[in-house]
Amino acid sequence: MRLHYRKSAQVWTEALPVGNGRLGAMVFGGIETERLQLNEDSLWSGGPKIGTNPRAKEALPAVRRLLAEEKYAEAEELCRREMLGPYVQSYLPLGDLTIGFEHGNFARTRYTRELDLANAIVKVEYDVGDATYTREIWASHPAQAIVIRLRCSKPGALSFAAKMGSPLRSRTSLLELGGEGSAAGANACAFALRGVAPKHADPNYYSSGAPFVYDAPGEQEGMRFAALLGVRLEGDRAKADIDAGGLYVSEASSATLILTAATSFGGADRVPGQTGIDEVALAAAPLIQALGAPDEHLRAGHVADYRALFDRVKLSLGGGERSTDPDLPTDERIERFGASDPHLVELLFNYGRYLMIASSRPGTRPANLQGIWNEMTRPPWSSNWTLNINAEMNYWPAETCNLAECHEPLLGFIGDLAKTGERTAAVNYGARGWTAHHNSDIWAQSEPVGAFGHGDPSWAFWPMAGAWLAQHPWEHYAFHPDKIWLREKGYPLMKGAALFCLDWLIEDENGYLVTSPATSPEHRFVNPNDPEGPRTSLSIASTMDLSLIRDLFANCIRAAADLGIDESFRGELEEAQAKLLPLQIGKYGQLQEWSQDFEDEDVHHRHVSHLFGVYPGRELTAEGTPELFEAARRSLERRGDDGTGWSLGWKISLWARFRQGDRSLQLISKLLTLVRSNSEKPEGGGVYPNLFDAHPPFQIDGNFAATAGIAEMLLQSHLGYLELLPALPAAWRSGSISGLRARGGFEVDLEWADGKLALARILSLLGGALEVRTGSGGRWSRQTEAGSVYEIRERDLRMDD
Ligand code: FUC
Repeated sequence: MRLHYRKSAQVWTEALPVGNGRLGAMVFGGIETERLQLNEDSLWSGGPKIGTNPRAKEALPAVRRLLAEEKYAEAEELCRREMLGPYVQSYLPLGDLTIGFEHGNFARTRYTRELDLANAIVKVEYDVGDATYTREIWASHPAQAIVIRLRCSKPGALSFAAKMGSPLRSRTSLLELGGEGSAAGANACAFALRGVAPKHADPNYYSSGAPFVYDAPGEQEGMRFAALLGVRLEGDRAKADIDAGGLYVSEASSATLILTAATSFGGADRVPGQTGIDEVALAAAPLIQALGAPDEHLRAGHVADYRALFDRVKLSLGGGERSTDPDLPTDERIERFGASDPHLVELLFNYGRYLMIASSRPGTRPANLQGIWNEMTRPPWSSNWTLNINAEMNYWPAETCNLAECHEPLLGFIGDLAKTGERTAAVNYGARGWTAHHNSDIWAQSEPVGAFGHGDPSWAFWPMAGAWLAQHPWEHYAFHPDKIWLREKGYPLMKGAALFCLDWLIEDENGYLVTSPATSPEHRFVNPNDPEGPRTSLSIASTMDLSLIRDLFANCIRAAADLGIDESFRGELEEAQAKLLPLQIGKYGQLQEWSQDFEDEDVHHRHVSHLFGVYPGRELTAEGTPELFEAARRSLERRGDDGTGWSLGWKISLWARFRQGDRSLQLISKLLTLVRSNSEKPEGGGVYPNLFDAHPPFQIDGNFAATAGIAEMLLQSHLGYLELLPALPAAWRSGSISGLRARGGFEVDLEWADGKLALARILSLLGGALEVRTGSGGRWSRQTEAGSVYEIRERDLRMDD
């Protein structure tokens, strides 16, 4: 339950993250200077914009015609020129808090630094001369503040200067908080950092010549932000001063710094500089509250709030080769043991749950490519929401790992996209419903990116994000069937995405429904008519398009049936479903990635989009579609086990669905490979010393995929029954997990020994039919009552013949 180190962080990927969903900090833990790199999750460049492109609709028939004539390069060129839109905006860092300590000229001896996952607290401790200095840092959700508690064992030996700065346009000042009756005290003051974000930022891989554009004098378009720092002291002679340069403390025994922050963001459709939101007042309110509350109260409130989510699930893995030295630093342990140490696998699993709670809470923005932790003004891929895999992947563990509340920010964001995406569907394609493309920003951009002609259609042109995202409201409902939520919130999003797909589909010459143009995101193929020519990406009906649409239509049909509504629409979907081009098996026995059996540009490509139907979809199963399922397995085999961090993460769950636990563990083992520097090398994922997933560079999706994958190895419920221990690796001979969630509304605890189920304890949350199966062919079923717990042992199972 701890990440721990003997040295302070030298680079960002060694620092330790804290977060309350909205406020984030990377804690470096230096002895002389502490650095907290700060983020606020709504701080973005830009503002609402319309990136629709009416030329797309005009070009569409010609692109389709070229594809039908197999003129792939020409189709791609026309699509690039005519069908793209603007690049999305960037997630931005807020700034840094640095605390410079005056320790005196004594020997620096003992040093430890840790992130305690059980309580979500970073702790740094060291000795200077005969004094012990202790820092505790946490990001409190109930207090909406980052708390930095500094203590020294020697009375009066704590002196420091705290400063804040930002790479964005900003200034610092003294801010008076108090006044008679203020909870913070009559004379309370704060050190304030105030700034403004650029009204436009280019992505890091593109330059328009003006990568950052700030407001001209008199303009108020860019987003404003404020961070406030206040202090509470203990010690007879303790003294604090604040001026425009910083906050200074001398001769204290203990000091508690409280940091709060806010922006003027007021929703995806409002110009952020003109919302009328007073970000300073927004940040001051929780600061005043927290300054008036005792440390113990703040700490207890934070721990209770966090544990209410984190303690729901517990994993314990037996067997394996484990480190016997509890003080071995986490990075060295990863290097020496990797996944062969089951405690490290537990840590990786728990870390994903920690990161989800720290980056995604009701009312916050969804976790982006870096969760909420980003120090760069031009971060990789704008630290945005990439929708052709990454944003969805971030939320794979939310339902299974009993953090359904943490799913809410994504579900809310899908609501924003459904609004902007209706305009895009209508203007760009003349279609009903809503669509979104391969990436988006806080303004819910739903048009394809690519600077109207610069981007590459292999990634930019992908109108299927709505279809994929609409799986999330369905899953949210499947795990906790609440018809009111489905009717009011979930189903309208799904229906809008399905309407778009109905209009986007066209009939091919055999009467099948296909998509065109279609890509298999980011992958290219060899043009059979020009094998030496350029590799291209656009064709008719990629397997991923068809699988996403099939999944969406199936979910919509079930949702509408559960709600007893939309009978004729259901009929329309069923009819279209039956006419969708079937998936095909190619010459290598693989599941074809495209409707033609093209040769891959890169057989080891990181994306495995055509396997969506295996996971996170459920169209391809051993029971229902044995031949296609086997072909999908061959495809995965051909892709190989290497890849970027998130690609490894996806394959953990895919192998779990193929019920090959040892293979899943092999992928976990690849992910638990230490990557020291934040290089931008595109292939070869692993984890950094702070256990952040390395794409590389850092991308949080691999962390979430690992957690989801481990859960998927132990419990699956996508087939209408609960499968217990479907992909248990031989190395995890004994163990237990508790608190996982299954579709239908069940909470599941499992214990196993010698690779076999010892006990399942299943709580039925809502009542209803429960069917359980085990990998060894055992079955058990029952009508359950809401609130009852059912215990199942090996002897209770009926064996299948
Ligand atoms: C997609 C992936 C890349 C990266 C980026 C953020 O484009 O192909 O590997 O994850 O998103």
